[in-house]
Amino acid sequence: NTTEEFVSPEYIRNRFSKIMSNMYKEEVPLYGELLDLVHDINKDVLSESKELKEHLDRTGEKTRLNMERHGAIRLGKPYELFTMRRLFKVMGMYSVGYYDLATAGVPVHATAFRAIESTALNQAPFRVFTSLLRVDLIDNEQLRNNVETILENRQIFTEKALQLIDQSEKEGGLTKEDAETFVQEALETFRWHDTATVDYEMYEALLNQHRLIADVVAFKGPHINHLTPRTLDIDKVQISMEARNIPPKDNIEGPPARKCPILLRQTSFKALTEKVTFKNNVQNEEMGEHKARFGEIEQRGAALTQKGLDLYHELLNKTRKAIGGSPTAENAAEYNQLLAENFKVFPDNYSELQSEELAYFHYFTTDKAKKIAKDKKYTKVDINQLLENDYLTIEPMVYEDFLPVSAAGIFASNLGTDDAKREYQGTSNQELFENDLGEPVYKLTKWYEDMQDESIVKCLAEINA
Ligand code: OOG
Ligand code: NI
Repeated sequence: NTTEEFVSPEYIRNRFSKIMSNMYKEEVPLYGELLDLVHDINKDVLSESKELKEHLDRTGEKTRLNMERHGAIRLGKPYELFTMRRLFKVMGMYSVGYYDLATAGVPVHATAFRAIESTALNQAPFRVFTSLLRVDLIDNEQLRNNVETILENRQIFTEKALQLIDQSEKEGGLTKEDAETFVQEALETFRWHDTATVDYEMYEALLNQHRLIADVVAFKGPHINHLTPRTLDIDKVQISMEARNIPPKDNIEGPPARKCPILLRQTSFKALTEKVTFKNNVQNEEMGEHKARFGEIEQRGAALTQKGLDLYHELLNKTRKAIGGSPTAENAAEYNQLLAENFKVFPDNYSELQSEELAYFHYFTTDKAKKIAKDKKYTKVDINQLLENDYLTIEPMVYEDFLPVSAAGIFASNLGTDDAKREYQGTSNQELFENDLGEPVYKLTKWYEDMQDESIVKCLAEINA
């Protein structure tokens, strides 16, 4: 095979995202309805705001909006994480960030697999939030041993998928035909199975330890548990969901509504109750129910620097502390009001976000820059002056990742609040995670820092040319 015969990772990723979305639409019809709703609202928002449209055009995000989505899976053992990394690599997805959910009461740690170049991201923005069960946090020794045995005996990947991963690694890519086989085979791993691999008694034991443990351990594979389209106005979607009888969770996770959105705001609808057949002596199967799969919507805003993230967390924690932890149905309105109040100190215009170094930006040269005096060589220290004199303009970089507190809130709203109250202390273990993954994760802020630098270097080259 020569390289020319291979399709691009972007092609494979888009193809996979598409067939996954089609499968999920069939499995969870409300997801399809949600897609339509988001699509309609995005169209309205774009037709109402020329400014927003131009902004999305400049950053290259407009073309990707309708194909943009993320999903989530929960894995059980190191081999699964290691192999999932190899599988995603075939589609040009790499692990970015480490998220410890244990401190928030969910016994997993996680990363996000996604594209890491902005052109690649704009062509195929599919991401998968991937968590790994922390078996070491199960305190009941007998149950822990049972979990290990059950997981040891499962193979979540098909033979053919494994073979094509090998082939892609060896040859540096896949032909169109092999890519099609690959995405179909990979999809098998994400499919829902309505037959559990354990009997009802074991399922109950797992459930009683933590609802999430049952979801990971009792099934044949890591069914995709949600897919999330990106909206341009999450408040509108939240209201319209209620009007369409899609029951949304009580509050939107993340920062409050702002003129200049930052990071990520998310809401979801509750997991479906699904019929499951449990293993027993074959004649005597037992029926039961399981809740795992839900729908989610997200609105993305500007990526924040470490300084911005620190301020975000400070204001969020201040708000949570004041109302006594995670918001509930009863105090959601009070929480939202307090959140908006507390965030008044977070600058809400791009020029201040830039000058205070709270957010990351793409830099562009203006037409005026063509006529700039060439009497000196401009460097990074001149950037703010060049901006002020209209030789440069900025666009915020979109936040491509996730938020641990929000993720825990999404987990909790679908697992039942009792589980979320559990505490696992002092357990963050990125080293263990990276060992199991077989590779270090990309550091979150460094990725944005590098992208911003790249765009500044490009502008300076244009100006100095
Ligand atoms: C993942 C929850 C995290 C998000 O958008 O923050 C997530 C899960 O429930 O498995 O997808
Ligand atoms: Ni999600």
